[in-house]
Amino acid sequence: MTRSPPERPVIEWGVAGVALQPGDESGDLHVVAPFHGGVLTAVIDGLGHGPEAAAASRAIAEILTAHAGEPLPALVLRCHEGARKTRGAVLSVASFDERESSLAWLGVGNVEGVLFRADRTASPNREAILIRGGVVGYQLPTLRAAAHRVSPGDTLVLATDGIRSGFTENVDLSGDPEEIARSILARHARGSDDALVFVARYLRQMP
Ligand SMILES: [Mn+2]
Repeated sequence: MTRSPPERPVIEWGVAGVALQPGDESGDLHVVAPFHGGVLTAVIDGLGHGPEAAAASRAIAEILTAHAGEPLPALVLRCHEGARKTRGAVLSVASFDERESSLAWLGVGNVEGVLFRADRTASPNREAILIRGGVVGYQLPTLRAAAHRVSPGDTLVLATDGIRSGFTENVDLSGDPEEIARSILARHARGSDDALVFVARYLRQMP
């Protein structure tokens, strides 16, 4: 019997979020969906807040999870078709490919994404997702994913607009992903909307 060596996961991740109304379901959701050769991550912000926002986000999260390995433009188009009967959502999707040591990402509407390099002397030492305006389920922009090479320790942060932009300054990346997410939420939540921060650290060594 052959046994493959225990595989190291592609990423380690953590999330922190808060609903605008205590006790309400948040309209902000994260997705982590492994597929053969990588893992898809996403943060979705259903329009508005409350149960209808949550229903839109859930519909999209299910589609992302079921089709995690698809190229991102096709995947987001699929979400758009599947969310037409909902109120719609904005989202950013980010897909780690362990074979290529790469990250592909794509944003529709306002979910911020930043990739912090483990090598702080790298130039640039961070990348920002290119967001195009639109609402999944209502109106899509041109869908084009951008890609970056990733190295072990590179850290992705996705945050909904319930987090003040500017959260990317002075981020302490030394903790584990959940600590980082909690700290960003504690310091930068607006308090006027659902808020969610998702953090994923790339682990896989180059083959
Ligand atoms: Mn929001």
